[in-house]
Amino acid sequence: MLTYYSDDHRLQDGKAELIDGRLEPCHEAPVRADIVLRHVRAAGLGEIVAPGDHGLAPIARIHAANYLGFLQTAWPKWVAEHGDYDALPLNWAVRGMRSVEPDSIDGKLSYFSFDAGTPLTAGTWQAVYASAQVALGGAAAVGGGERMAFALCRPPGHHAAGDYFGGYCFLNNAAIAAQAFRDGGAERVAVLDVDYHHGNGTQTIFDDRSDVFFASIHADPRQEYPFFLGHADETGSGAGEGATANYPLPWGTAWGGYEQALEQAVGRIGTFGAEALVISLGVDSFKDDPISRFRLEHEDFLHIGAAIAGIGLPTLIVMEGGYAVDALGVNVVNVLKGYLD
Ligand code: SP5
Ligand code: ZN
Repeated sequence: MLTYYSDDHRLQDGKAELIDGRLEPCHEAPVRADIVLRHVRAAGLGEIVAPGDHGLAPIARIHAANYLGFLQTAWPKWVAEHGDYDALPLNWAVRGMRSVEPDSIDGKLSYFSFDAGTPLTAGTWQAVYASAQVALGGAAAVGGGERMAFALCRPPGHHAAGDYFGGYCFLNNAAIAAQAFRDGGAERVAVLDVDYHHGNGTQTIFDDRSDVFFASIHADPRQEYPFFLGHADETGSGAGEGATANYPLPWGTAWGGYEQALEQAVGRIGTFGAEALVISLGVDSFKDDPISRFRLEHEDFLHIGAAIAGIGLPTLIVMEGGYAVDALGVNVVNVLKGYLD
């Protein structure tokens, strides 16, 4: 199997996120990718490959032009206003307010985001562009006949929608890859999101589409971030009605409860008739994850990998969350091993 990876992930290295009422060191940090890469190497799972440059066009298939323009130009505007320190939004439009793009950089940051946990920095654009290229490199390999590839994306992507960032995500790598499969000739593509948090960005992007099935297993939004999407009654809209499936699970869920949801999601993907599969792989469902409340053990990730392999489709596994840094490498490698065995 091939692992796609770019060193440019290092360029996203935020100082702090707003969490639990405090500005604390970012959980989503460069060390995450370093550890996963080290464990993939040590496990002898195959070559580590640079993605090459697939350009902006496949990213623009998913993200709005004004949003991409904002991401590329925000940093110097922020520095001119506030100096060389992380850019963080501070307030958002809610019920009854208007969605008119402001002129000032502070207003634009609010307009194009949904939380204060996702700092935009000097290197953000270069890092997120490279992360999307990693996903595109993996998608090209799978489209070219590889059974499975691993895109070691960082920053992650599944919380990013067409025109907003949040949840440590700026560009939706999994959605960009799924669209690349479509544009490469696959009639139907499935995305299975096993990150602890609901993949609100991916769901929003494909909500009204019948050609991309989205299934997500995650902590119940009644209890957990991102709070405002991921309920079981969200099943897609318009032409996409029936092409979304959500499996919200309560805090404290261990393998028993998780496995049932996974079996159901896998069954739905089988019925859908996809030609390619994208996995949004978060391992923040691990029992010791510092910001999450599921209870999966190391070996449960082997079972997740095996269940994914059982779907029997050409598969791109895209890295999303997972913040128990010491355990991250083992858990990700277990998914990959579980798939390959
Ligand atoms: C890709 C990904 O996994 N993004 C997750 C973003 C989560 N950000 C908000 C986390 C809020 C956590 N609240 C509980 C903290 C426990 N101290
Ligand atoms: Zn997550």
